[in-house]
Amino acid sequence: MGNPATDEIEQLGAAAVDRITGAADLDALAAALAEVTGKGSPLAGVKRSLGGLDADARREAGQVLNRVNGDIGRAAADRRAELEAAVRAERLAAERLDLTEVRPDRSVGHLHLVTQAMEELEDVFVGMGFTVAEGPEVEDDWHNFTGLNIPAYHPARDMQDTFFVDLGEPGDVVLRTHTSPVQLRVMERQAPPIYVVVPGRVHRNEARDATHLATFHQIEALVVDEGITFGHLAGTIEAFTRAYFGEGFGSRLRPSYFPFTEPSAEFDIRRPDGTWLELGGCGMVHPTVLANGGIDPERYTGFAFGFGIDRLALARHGIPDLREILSVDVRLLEQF
Ligand code: FA5
Repeated sequence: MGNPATDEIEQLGAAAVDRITGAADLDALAAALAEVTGKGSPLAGVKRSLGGLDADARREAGQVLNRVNGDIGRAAADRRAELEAAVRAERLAAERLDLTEVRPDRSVGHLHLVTQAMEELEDVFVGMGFTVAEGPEVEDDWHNFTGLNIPAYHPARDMQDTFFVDLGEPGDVVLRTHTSPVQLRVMERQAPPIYVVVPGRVHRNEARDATHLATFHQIEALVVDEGITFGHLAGTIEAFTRAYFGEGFGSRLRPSYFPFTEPSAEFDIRRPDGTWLELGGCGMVHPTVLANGGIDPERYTGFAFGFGIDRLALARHGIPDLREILSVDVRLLEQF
């Protein structure tokens, strides 16, 4: 007959492996492991009693104990891997997105609020006889500033804190801070009469808050023709306001300053409840800017205006914080 201690160890080991293999989840596995290998476990008791055996029997029992402990360790590792895989599979199943899902109420999605506003604005201006023009978002200093009568030393540059692109001479290439550079680009490629609107993305190095974003959108209008007056500017803004916002809305101009227009004004929209919404800037195109665009300021005059689309789109939907524009929360996006 063999060493009774080794028989007991083999039996305890087999029972321990069964116990571990049968653990239903990771918590049960941890509990089973503590039970079969912990200080109070039967195997620990046998180990303590080995001291009473003679040398040969102790060595033999020690070897069996090591092997059994190895078996238990491997069984535990295998079971843990199985249980963890099951947990992962369960979580994946729960979090899986069904990209083929068809929502009966809204199966095709829709354009972003700002894109919608941009397209509506284009439609209104096209209806008034304008064409749509575009220009680059990465601009040179000439078109964004200097050619618009904003020389390097001019404090008006501080009004538009700029992102510079690491290209060419330092400070030469910028992310456009407004859509006004496209005034020059249109004048360079087209002789008057000019009646264009320019929607587009612009960038300023500004801290985001409820009324400011670092990347936002503007739409610019430029008219250059013979005999254009400030009256045409005011009338166009009023006509646009009624066409876009509807009856009951009106506009007003307040004296202001922009280096590229003279005279200049801010324009506000009057809501039916009598409150005012500040929209943007405008004015008669400065003669220097006309000349920079290759147009004879003695023969032609023009007006320009530009305003922020993001604030406009939000105001229309009664959303108080501009940062919502960046939200990817479908609960918000689906409302528009
Ligand atoms: C300009 O950008 C001029 N280019 C407008 C102009 C065009 C004047 C043509 C004369 C002739 P201003 O910096 O004020 O002006 O910006 C115009 C509008 O852009 C603001 O009224 C506002 O609606 C919007 N805007 C400006 N900064 C931000 C910002 N950080 N976040 C969101 N909207 C902004």
